[in-house]
Amino acid sequence: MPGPRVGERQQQRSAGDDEFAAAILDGLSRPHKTLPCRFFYDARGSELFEEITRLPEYYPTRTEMAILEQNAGEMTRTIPKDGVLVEFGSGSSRKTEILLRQLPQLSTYVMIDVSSTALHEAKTRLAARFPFLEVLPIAGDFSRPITLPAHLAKRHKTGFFPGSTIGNLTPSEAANLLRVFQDALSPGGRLIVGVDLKKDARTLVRAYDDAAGVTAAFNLNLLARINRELGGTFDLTAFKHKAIYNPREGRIEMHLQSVNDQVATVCGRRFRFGAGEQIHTENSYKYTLGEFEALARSTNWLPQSVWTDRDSLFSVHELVSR
Ligand code: SAH
Ligand code: AVI
Repeated sequence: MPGPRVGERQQQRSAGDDEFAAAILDGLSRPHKTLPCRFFYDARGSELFEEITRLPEYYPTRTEMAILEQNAGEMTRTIPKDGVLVEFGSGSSRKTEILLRQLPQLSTYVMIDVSSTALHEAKTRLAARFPFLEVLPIAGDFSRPITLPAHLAKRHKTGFFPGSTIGNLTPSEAANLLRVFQDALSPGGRLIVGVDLKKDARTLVRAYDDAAGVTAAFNLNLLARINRELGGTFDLTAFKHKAIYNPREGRIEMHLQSVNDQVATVCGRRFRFGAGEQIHTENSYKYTLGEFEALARSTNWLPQSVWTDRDSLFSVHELVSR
């Protein structure tokens, strides 16, 4: 049965808990074990992600921030006076502030994220900095059909999806997501989306396997979360963080590798891990400009503008509804 639409009031806690347990048990039962990356972002995971964004090796955040700083005026030029900005996977909303500074006319900012702690912190900060802005947090999965509050139905909506979070989906999932966003932003929506670019494998691997071990802690926190919330018995010292670049798929893959033969229990079920066996925890797809534009065109979006940095590390695309 499909889950509830995002934005509809529901028994958020228990529904979320059941969904977490079901997804983890399903992923660990597969011949190639896998865990969905959206579960990285509990309170500790969101904190670790913020630390990642400040690492010297993790170029995407500072590069995208610089692109936004330089081009925010142009990016926001078509947002009307009573316009609405809808952000998907808003996290700390730090990048959003760059756009909001150009948008004194904006009436409403809708922030959608699975992490309620991230939403709460960002809402408190934005309410103080932008006192005339209506800030509406929605806790939920942005890949589900999205119901925005009824009073926004007729307003012009601009979607904002920075961070290359779209890269955490396979290209076919990403195309579906772009369709979900188009429905949520219709009629006549517009989307500003950040997309990480293909580059040499060494730079990519360093960004996902940093010297200070913060990305390793982020990856391992998924097992710690399973222990905390699902009564798991994972020994965190018996799994190693691995990041590899898969050139055929054009993606960074993160894995957790079992260092020895072991058994872990989750929700009372036992799972065996052989020495060297991996749990696939995340993909981060990298695109060329042309590849991403083709993906957008394969849905109903039309690429309108694109901004990049001097070294072509990262890109920000403007898509408009056909
Ligand atoms: N937009 C911010 C944060 C990116 S990190 C930036 O660019 O820095 C990815 C964010 O997306 C996290 O805050 C995470 O909680 C959220 N997220 C990941 N998968 C999600 C999903 N399926 N639905 C809603 N939020 C999701
Ligand atoms: C949120 N997302 C785009 C990040 C990325 O780069 O794929 C998540 C991340 N995983 C490891 N480091 C950062």
